[in-house]
Amino acid sequence: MIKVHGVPLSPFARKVYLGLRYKGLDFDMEMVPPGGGSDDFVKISPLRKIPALEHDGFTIPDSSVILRYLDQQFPDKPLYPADPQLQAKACWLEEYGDTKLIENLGPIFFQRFFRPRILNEEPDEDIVKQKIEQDLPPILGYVESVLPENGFAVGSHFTVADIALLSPLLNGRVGGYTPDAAQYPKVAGFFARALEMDFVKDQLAVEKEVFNL
Ligand SMILES: N[C@@H](CCC(=O)N[C@@H](CS)C(=O)NCC(=O)O)C(=O)O
Repeated sequence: MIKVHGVPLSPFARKVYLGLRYKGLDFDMEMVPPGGGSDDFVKISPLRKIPALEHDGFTIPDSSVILRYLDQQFPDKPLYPADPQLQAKACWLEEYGDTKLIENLGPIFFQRFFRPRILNEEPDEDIVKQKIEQDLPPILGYVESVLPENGFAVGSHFTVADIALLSPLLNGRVGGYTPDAAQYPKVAGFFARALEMDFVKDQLAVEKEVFNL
């Protein structure tokens, strides 16, 4: 039995849901908000962060650790390329997505979705403008420089790099921001192709239902 503790709009929890869906593995979702849940949660996630995985009694936190664990337990449809250089590239893009992309797309999501919908506060559009006009161009520019015209982020199959670049872009999208195809053609093409994948559509359907998007 596989259970993911987290919430569907968390970019880190979504990495795990997408990995499981890509591999075609069944899982349960235990709704745990960022930083929280019951006092027992700290036993499986010492930093109190989501996601945490439960698999047949074994528990482990952290999206990157979880995806690597799942790939070793369920090697069909691998998320990590076998070739050492492609694997290193995929892990680097995972790191870039988990840091720079989330740090700069997350605030758009926070201002435009989380503040009005969850905190009942007004969004700060100055922060959104700063992110879109000042902070994101060099970051998406880097992603633009490494993505291919077509296909997947790294190598010839879907990998953890696709997951980690896609997940923060989906948070930006919930905040009404999609990379401009004229400014970032390869990022926009990558995003459009990902949105056409059936397992990504399945994930988006769950997010829509849970959060009434
Ligand atoms: N490196 C962790 C980061 C997880 C993370 O930061 N999750 C956020 C929610 S998206 C969280 O739980 N934040 C609560 C906190 O930092 O206390 C991973 O990849 O799973």
